[in-house]
Amino acid sequence: MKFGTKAIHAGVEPDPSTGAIMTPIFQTSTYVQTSPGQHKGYEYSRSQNPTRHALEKSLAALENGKHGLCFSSGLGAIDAVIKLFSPGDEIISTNDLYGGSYRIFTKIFEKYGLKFHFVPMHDTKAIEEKISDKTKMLWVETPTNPMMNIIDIEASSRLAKKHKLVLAVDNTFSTPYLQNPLDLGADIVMHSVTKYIGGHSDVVMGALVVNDDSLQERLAFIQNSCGAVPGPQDCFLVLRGIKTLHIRMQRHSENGRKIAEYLNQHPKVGKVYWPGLPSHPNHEVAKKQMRDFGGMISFTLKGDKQEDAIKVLEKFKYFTLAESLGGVESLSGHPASMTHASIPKEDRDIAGLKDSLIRLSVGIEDAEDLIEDLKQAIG
Ligand code: P1T
Repeated sequence: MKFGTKAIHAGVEPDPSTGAIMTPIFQTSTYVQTSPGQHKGYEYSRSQNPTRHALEKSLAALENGKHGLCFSSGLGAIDAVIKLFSPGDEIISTNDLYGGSYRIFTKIFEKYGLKFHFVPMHDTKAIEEKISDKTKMLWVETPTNPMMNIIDIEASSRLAKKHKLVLAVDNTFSTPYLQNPLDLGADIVMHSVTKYIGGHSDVVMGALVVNDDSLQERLAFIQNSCGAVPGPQDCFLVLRGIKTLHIRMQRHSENGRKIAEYLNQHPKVGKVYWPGLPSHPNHEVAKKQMRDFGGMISFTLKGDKQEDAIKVLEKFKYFTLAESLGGVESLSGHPASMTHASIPKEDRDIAGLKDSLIRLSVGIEDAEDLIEDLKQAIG
């Protein structure tokens, strides 16, 4: 089955009790048992819910995986992955990643004896240098948030296999439409479903997709034991969002290209970070592992002054200044003070994240209007 057909059909069967074509919102916390332990596969909605189950099957199909698991947020999904490990274990992550991921690693899990190393993972040698007998997992985010670095998933998978490590990939910026990490050797794919998969900025949710049955069992045990599950109404909204994921991603990528090219020739713009530009340092890896390059773009203004960036952000009309990304509407952000404020400035500097950086989530409006907005805001 091809991607668009999967987006519309996978996981979704007509409801057996009524014939409803769209999976109903099973707004129930519990299910009848005719005798203790005698039920129809559903006992309690933290453990299983039919609307969530349909979404988990849909997400697994989109990622070419066997099992999907949904969580109440992207960070809830990350939390479950890290709970696979024990005190003393070490995890190597990219040094350019979502600020909230950095925060849960360093501020929550380091307290429990886990150790995290942050390295520029687009350089595979930098990963290998940090691997020791304590290393248990590589945590890859690609493209990275917000510097849009591309990490080679196949090369990371070779390293993970050689050293018997779990390879997890945060695929939030790419979505399964642009990239399928499991096909490239990853063990776990993670999504902030809040973003492109939901697609309409009206749901907060996370997901994991895996192939391995025992990994699925361990993660489902954590999901049920810790309880960070989404409600059925949110699962319904995401099932609806997924039906247009392929069409939205095509338009995000088309608009992304037009905006990146516009910014790239603008006399007041300094650097443009978008993996589809041939000048992007990891463009060849991006071409190898991605089908297109998406709608996330970061850029700086010449002179690198934070106050100039703030002025542009204040002037935007369509690129609304807000946290988050991946919705149909365009958004803008100032990573240093917003999404990445929890990363210490010296670490942001090492990753090249300047206080003057602007991040755009290019929506699916008409590109001409978006370019007009950039023109009036940048001047
Ligand atoms: O917000 P939540 O659904 O919990 O997902 C966290 C998350 C994980 N991974 C990546 C790559 C992300 O971008 C995010 C959330 N990011 C934003 C809110 C943001 O504006 O960058």
